[in-house]
Amino acid sequence: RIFYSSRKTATPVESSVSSGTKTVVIGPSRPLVIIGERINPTGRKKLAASLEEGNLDLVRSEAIRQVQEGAHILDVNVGVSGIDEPRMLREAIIAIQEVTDVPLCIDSALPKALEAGLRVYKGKALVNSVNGEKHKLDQILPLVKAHNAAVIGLTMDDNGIPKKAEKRLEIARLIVDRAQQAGIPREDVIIDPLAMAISADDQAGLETIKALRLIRDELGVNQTLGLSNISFGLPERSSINAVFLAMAVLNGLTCPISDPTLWEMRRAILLTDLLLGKDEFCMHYLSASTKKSGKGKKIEMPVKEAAHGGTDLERIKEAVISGKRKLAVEYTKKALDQGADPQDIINNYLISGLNIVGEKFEKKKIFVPEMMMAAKSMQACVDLVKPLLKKGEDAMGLGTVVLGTVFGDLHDIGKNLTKLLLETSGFRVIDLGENVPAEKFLEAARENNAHIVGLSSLLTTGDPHVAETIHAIKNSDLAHKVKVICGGAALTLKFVEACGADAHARDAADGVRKIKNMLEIK
Ligand code: THG
Repeated sequence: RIFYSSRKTATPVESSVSSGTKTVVIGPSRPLVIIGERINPTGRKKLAASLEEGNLDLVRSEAIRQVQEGAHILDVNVGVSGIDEPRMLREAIIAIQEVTDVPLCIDSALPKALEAGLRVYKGKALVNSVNGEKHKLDQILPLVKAHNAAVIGLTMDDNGIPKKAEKRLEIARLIVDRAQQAGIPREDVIIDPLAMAISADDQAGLETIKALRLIRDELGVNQTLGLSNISFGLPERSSINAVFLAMAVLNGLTCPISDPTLWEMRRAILLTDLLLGKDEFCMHYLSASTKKSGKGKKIEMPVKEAAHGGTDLERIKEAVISGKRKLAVEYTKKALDQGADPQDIINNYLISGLNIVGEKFEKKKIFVPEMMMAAKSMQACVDLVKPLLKKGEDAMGLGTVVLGTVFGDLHDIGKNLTKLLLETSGFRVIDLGENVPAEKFLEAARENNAHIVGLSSLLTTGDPHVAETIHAIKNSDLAHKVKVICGGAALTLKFVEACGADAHARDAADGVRKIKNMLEIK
């Protein structure tokens, strides 16, 4: 068995730290909190030299840069041998507080330096660190209590760092107990079960993962790790750190100490949140990756400025493009109240907004979640406007499309997206769902006087069923009444043309455009 089950299960806690103006909450059900590690002269000659000179310019610029790159808390360590560390730490903290507003993690082995830092710190600091040594506990805990701070507890003591996870749990237990005796609640203790170099001990990663799990299950506290220790002495360090991060997070790591300016680390953190359901609509990942690739600016529409410059109608379009559903609805209501023509709203603002979204999607400037958000924003506005259209002037009557995923295939994302886009573009859509046999497509097309049949197929195993369905339609009474369009990851233009389809859709937006072309809609 890899993992030990522990004796009891504690309820997990949330920890908070703050600057003068900002609070950061750390907890297992929240996105990871990144503690930026770059303000540390270890292995950084330039920073060490400027600290020796008392020059804090580099400290300031590293602070700003790390926050720009996604750090939520900054670790501040100015430990250079021979330096007046209490004074330097105090000055560094003052300097950093002038240029950023994130909470700080005050990192020193010297209690005097920690105290000097805490004195000038505005907010609830994170003290880095205490450990299981008696004299450390005696010195640091009263300091933490006096300044109403939180503290990182390293799982080591007079005997050094225990190899075994169970021993580290024992030390963590001791630190939490002693903190509570000193009046510091469990949520203000963040345990660091210590990542050690696997280049020196190939079991070091595993023991740390075990320790994380034991400590989380028994104590319920938040946990940090200096991630990069794990890969010391090995090639491709960031890759090792990134995989370790993912494993550690599943076992209780909630606030890694890391270098956010390394894209591979930042990406690993974003992806971990994304895959664990902590990134709503994938927005953090998408905006960071768009920023990184430098591909076009994120569609950060100046919705607020437009409130002064543009007309209300243009604001509807902008809100749809940027996927801001509530705003889009609010602006639509306002426009209608002010007597705007419902038909004009649909044709010239909603549909044209979604067309722009479609173009951006095809150019890979935006991705599926953003497209979905835009389509949903538009749908909400359409629902509002549609009942107000004059009879016979229903803009939703561009044509009827029968849509389904072919027999043998259960994938529905592409098909559902196409449906949403078609409906919001003004088509009536009959959605047959997934795993649809050829006869069903024929029946539905006949019953609904469809203009178009759309086949979706993700897997190559769907190919014979795509062929079969197209043949069935083209050899029926419907041959001259409906046109067939096919789309899906595995389908190529060549294949569907050979089967007799009238069009091939590269993706949902392309499908809508091709359908419009086939029906000669502008
Ligand atoms: N746990 C806790 N606090 C910690 C650590 C920890 N604080 C310090 C450290 N470990 C985390 N911070 C760093 C800072 C720098 C480096 C690693 C971890 C580092 N520096 C490079 C070097 O040494 O080669 C320099 C790289 C560069 O120049 O960019 O790796 O474990 N609680």
